[in-house]
Amino acid sequence: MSIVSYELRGDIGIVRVNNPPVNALSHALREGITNTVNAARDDASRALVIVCEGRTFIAGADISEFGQPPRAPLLPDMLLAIEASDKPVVAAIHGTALGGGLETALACHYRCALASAKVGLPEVKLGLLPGAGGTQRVPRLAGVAAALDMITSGAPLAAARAADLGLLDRVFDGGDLLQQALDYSRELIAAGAPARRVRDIGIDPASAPAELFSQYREKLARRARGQLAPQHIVSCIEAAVSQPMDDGLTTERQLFMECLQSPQSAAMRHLFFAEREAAKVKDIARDTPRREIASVGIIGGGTMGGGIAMNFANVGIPVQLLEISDEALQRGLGIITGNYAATVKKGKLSEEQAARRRQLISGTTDYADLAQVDLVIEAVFENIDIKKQVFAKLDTICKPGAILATNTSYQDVNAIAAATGRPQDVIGMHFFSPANVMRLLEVVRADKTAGDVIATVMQLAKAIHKVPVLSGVCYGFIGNRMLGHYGREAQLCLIEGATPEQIDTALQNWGMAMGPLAVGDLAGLDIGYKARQGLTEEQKGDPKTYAIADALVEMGRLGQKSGSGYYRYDAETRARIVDPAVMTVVEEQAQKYGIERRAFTDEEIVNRLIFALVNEGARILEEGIAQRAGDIDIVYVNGYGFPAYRGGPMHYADSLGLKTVYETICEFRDRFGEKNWTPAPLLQQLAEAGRRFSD
Ligand code: T1G
Repeated sequence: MSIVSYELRGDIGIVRVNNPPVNALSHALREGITNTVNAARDDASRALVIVCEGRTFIAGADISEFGQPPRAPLLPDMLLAIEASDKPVVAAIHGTALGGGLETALACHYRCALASAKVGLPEVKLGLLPGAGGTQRVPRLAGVAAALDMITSGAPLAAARAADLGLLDRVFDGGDLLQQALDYSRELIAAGAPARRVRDIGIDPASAPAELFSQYREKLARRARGQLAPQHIVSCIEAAVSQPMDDGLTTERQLFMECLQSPQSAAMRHLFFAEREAAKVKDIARDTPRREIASVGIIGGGTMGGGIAMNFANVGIPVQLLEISDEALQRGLGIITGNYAATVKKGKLSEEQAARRRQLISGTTDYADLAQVDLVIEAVFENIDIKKQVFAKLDTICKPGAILATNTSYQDVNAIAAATGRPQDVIGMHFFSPANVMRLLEVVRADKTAGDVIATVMQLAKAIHKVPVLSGVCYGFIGNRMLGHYGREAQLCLIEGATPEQIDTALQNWGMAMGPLAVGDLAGLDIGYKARQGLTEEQKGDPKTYAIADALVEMGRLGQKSGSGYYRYDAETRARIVDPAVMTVVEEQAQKYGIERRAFTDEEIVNRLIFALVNEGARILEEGIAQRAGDIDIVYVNGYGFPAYRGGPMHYADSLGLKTVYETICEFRDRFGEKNWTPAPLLQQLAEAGRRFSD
């Protein structure tokens, strides 16, 4: 079937779009629609309906074409051809009309949709803004306030909500979309409905006082700190109010091009495709049969176990939560009940929805109750011996073919698998706390994990709305292994002369969600302290990298949980307060290790912490622990608060040029020694060859 086909049915012209998988507006599609609409101007049709084959209406411009030379007709040209039609053009929407797809519908004269459809302008998630009239037409239909929220968030709207806002004219409760769109078109013809152009709708300037925009910009400066596109979106919507349509379109196009050419958009478009690539396992066929996962058992009802359980209940999969005692079980189930109540309180779930999900989670203290589950996820204390005991027990209980997964953050999944007689069914599923919120899931492939087990878990991850990244077995897998080097440099900068506030502010201003020491206080300094108790001096490494943290823990400063750590915390607001007592500890430890403290620049702090990530990421890549550099980026952006508009550690290094990164790391090696700063061989090879991680 051609990418665009046309059928005159009675007095209505049907323009059918068919560009799988999501009807993205490639050059061929833009050309096909433009030519078809123009040709229909002279035929017997009295109205046109634009409808799409496949699973969705047009899902946007073809992102893979960005960065290539633009080819006419550009999307705005196509939309002007539709809008200029003197016959009413009706958009018939199903699936997700997003970005240029919704803009196409807005250039039509009428819009109808199935109730199951969603519409949105998610360009901001790509570091862009709607570049084909979205910022000019949405305010005219839905008002300025709704346009600001919709376009700066990029969130999709359900059809009913879109209709309430005036973006859709008709919503059909299921049934045959095309037939209902044809019926609607005949109604319009019978009523003599004109080719109603959105551009002809005025905006009352009183509805958009100047302070509305200035206040919105201040809000975005916090919510979307450091990002270009959200601020440009506000400027476009301001233009919709203050300028005639064509001038507003010109302003929009100019600001769109600025976003398109920005490193921020290149970074976010990289992440869009990297996330989809990460879900693909290179040596496992995409059509590998998956095992059915209709029921799940979770071992351990602590914070992690409870959060993990919710992920499955949220998508309708029943869960058995096992704890060692009824008291622990009730506590665990109580955490889950509290989480759902909090979600209802925030208005994100109705009471009924929360109740339905909560009812899917039951508790037990008897392993025998897990005999028939399809997947068990172990989330017990981070101790390899306890985990081995649990898996040995599961091996005697669970049915053949059940997948046995461990949520371990660091431990050797091969050793855990060896505790069973079925290593082929054992895999790692490393969730990130809070497990029911964080999107990242590291799927850890042990040496004997079967291909269909990996394929099943990678697909299951998407089904529970996680972003899966496959990792090999090493200490800390991908994210935590790299975090160790990042944390090392944070500690060394601290003892060598920086202050906690300077380190955290430098990284936060650079774009990290939180600075490393504030993150330590949030997680609890006692976690690292306890983990070090079981290690030899050799295993613990350079004492300068943990001496301050240990001293704080021994003073009872465990972080937020104890009211103080690297900072003091206001008991009411939990606001972070710089505490001079910490610098006393820092200076004592510096003296103990004979360090002459010195001044630091923010640049040195940022480069040491971020390049430590890059260098270890290069090693993870060359060892084959990660499949691709983009996989590492997905881990760090989705699990560790790395700014999406910088694309992840490896993309960021590529954007600087690996030669620059390599030379800086060589300087660090010369200043701080080879132990911490020997350049990864892969980084050196690529830098010397003038290549990138993403090549
Ligand atoms: N361009 C190119 N390829 C796309 C694409 C797009 N817009 N959307 C999806 N794909 C590919 C994707 O890479 C994957 O490929 C396959 O389709 C299935 O996608 C001027 C400038 C529509 C909700 O941001 O949100 O319009 O891996 O796995 O989970 O103002 O895709 O199979 O080879 O995500 O069912 C604005 C982006 C563009 C929407 C479907 N539009 N897409 O989700 O499938 S900018 C967007 C999505 C724009 C204008 C501006 C989702 C989806 P492969 P998938 P899904």
